[in-house]
Amino acid sequence: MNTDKIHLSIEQVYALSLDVLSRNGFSPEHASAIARTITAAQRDDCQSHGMYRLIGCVRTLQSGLVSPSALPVITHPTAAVVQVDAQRAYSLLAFQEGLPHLVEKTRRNGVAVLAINNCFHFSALWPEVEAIAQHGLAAVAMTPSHSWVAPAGGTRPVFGTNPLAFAWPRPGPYPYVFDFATSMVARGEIELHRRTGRPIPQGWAIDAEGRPTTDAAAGMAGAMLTFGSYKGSALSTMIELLAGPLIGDWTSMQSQAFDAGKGGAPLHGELLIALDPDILGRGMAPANAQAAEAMLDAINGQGARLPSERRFKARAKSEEEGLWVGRALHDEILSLAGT
Ligand code: NDP
Ligand code: PYC
Repeated sequence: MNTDKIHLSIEQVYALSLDVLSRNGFSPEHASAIARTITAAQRDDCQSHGMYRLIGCVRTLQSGLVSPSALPVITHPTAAVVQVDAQRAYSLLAFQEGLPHLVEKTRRNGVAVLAINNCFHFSALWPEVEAIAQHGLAAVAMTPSHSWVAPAGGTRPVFGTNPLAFAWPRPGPYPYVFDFATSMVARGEIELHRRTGRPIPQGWAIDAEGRPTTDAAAGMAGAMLTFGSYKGSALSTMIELLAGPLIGDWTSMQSQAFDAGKGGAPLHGELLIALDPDILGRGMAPANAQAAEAMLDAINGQGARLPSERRFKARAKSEEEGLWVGRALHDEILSLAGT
């Protein structure tokens, strides 16, 4: 028997997450939107954005930063743009409310944009691009965070860990999806190393003096590094601009300044773009879909794996067998629920 871990069903993960969030004061709408996303991440073995994030959600609430109950306000600046002001609550309810409008506008225009503003953000982006792909649409999503990441060639943080996610609809249950930080890894991954006393690989971060470090705490106190050197740095700049000033929202530096050392989740915007292959595909949607499948098969066909394959396998396993959560994390979460 494994005493370091606790076995839970997916339903138990959701029930515990909902309980922690509700007992700490989140409204039913926000608690269920947050619990659903945290449960999906735990189910898919995305540890850096799974149940461990309940700790940050509660910390951000207790620090008085995030609204536990504000309802999103939806506006329609043009036929192809839907803008949702999250009113300083978490982003997930705003996404949920904005999604049907984004889908409907994309179907009418071929392309549409969902801009979420004024939201606290802690979550992975793949649940959102996957939800858009379920409607037969391609999707791109991006968001800044707090300024933790140095530009290539520099030593001082400017960028957030700035994730970029993409989904392409496919026949069968799963779309093609990737979703990654433009830093070497998500901050959450370094935090998980720190919490469990594991060193981080060289190349993830530098310390406060700008020296390479394998110490997770020193790396968090210094600066994280972008993936792919100047290429990741440029992508990260694009995300700052498109999901920040373009949509009238904050950069990661502004989010960090607002936080003023409280250690809360970042506050900023998120940009989602949806594209309709039926409208853009010059009337050849079935042939286009076949060409896409041939390209994806050529990746798999030589033994390379597609992004999200690991995650989809983990999902199928969790649905079949349930999942394991570290006992120390589980105990900490129970204490957040006051039990
Ligand atoms: P990874 O470096 O693990 O990259 C994740 C992506 O790369 C996944 O799509 C993953 O698929 C794929 N991948 C990993 N290894 C391979 C491989 N060998 N071959 C093909 N594809 C591969 O994760 P990150 O630390 O960069 O990001 C983790 C999460 O953190 C993301 O979901 C992101 O949204 C989230 N995040 C959120 C932020 C926010 O501000 N809200 C900020 C930063 C990150 P698979 O999952 O199947 O392994
Ligand atoms: O893991 O880098 C991260 C992160 C930032 C905000 C949410 N997740």
